[in-house]
Parts: sequence; structure tokens; C-alpha cells
Amino acid sequence: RKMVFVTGNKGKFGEAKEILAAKDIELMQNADGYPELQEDDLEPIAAYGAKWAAEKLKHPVMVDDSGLFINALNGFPGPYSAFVEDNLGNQKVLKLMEDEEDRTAVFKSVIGYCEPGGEPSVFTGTVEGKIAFEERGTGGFGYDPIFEYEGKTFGELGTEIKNTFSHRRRALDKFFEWLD
Ligand code: ITT
Ligand code: NA
Repeated sequence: RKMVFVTGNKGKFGEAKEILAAKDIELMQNADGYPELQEDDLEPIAAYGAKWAAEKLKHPVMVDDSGLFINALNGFPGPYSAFVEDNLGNQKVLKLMEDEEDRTAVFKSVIGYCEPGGEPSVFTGTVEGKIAFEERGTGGFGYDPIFEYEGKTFGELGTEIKNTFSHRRRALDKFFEWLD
């Protein structure tokens, strides 16, 4: 089975490609993008994006809207995760967290899937972790060097281990089960 993943993010695409290859799905990247709604939750953003892209490409598509929700910051950056990563970066996030004792955070990935003429479906995966005090590890992408899972950052764990239990893996597992 073949699937088109509409994303401009190489890190996301690489992870999803690996995860879906194990399920005999060949993933192709389309980097044309889609309009991202301004919402507090990721689900409507993924649903709208998948529907929009399916109609535009006239092909079944999946998208992945993800974000890092930091409890001490009331869920920030959440739906603004891409903007914050691109314009502020991990160091500024760490700065915001400097005096915070509550380091808990949730990484969330929402896969949106849609076929032309159809309604979108969404599949959510989450993983709970902690915000580190400094960037550690060279694996992964984006927030991986500051997101700790059981003492190691995703950057230290590397993509292969991350892929066994990440937010993205959990969302893709739900998606795959539904496809079946
Ligand atoms: P799209 O083209 O797919 O929208 P994007 O990078 O703009 O790519 P999002 O809008 O979903 O993606 O923004 C999510 C942000 O969180 C973005 O900065 C990602 O790099 C980052 N991110 C998402 N998943 C991540 C992961 O597994 N590890 C680290 N950072 C992640
Ligand atoms: Na985006």
C-alpha cells in the first residue's frame, strides 16, 4: 500500500516512513503544505489540513500536526510549537523554564487522514516526559534534545528507540489499526 504524507518536516517524514515500512506501507512526501487553522487543539488543525490536501491533490493523504505541551507554561507552546521552534528555539524555551520546578510535559502527535470526497479521520498519540535543564543528545530533531523520557532525552535515545514508543508511533499505530 502507498500513502502520501503532506509535510515539510524531514524529521517527521523520516520517522513515519520507518514506522510504516514495518507495516508494508510505502510513504511518499509531499512538501506543498496546507493552511493551518489557529486552534487550541491539534485535532481540528490536522482534520482540516488532511481534507484540504486530499481535495487539492485528488489523492488520499495523511498529515501530522504535533506539539509540545509544557504543564508549567499552561500548555505552551502547544499549537504554536513550530513557530516557537523556528523563531525562539530550544534555548529560549529552557530559559522560560529556568525557575520552574514542575518539568512535566506532553508531546502530542495528531495524524489526519482523508480521501478525496470523504471526511477526515484523526488519530492522537501522546507521550509524557519532562523538560530537561539543558539540551542533550544529537539524535532526532526539533524539541528532541530537551524532551526527557525516563532520564534520557529523545536526542540521546535516538530515532530508533524513540520510534518504539513516541507520540508519533502511538498515533500511527492507531491509524494503521483503523486502516486495517
Ligand atoms: P508540517 O509541514 O508537517 O506542518 P512543521 O514542522 O511545521 O511541519 P508542526 O506544525 O506540527 O510541524 O509543528 C510541530 C513543531 O514541533 C515543529 O517545530 C516540529 O519540529 C516539532 N516537533 C514535532 N514532532 C517532534 C518530535 O517528535 N520531536 C521533536 N520535535 C518535534
Ligand atoms: Na506546520
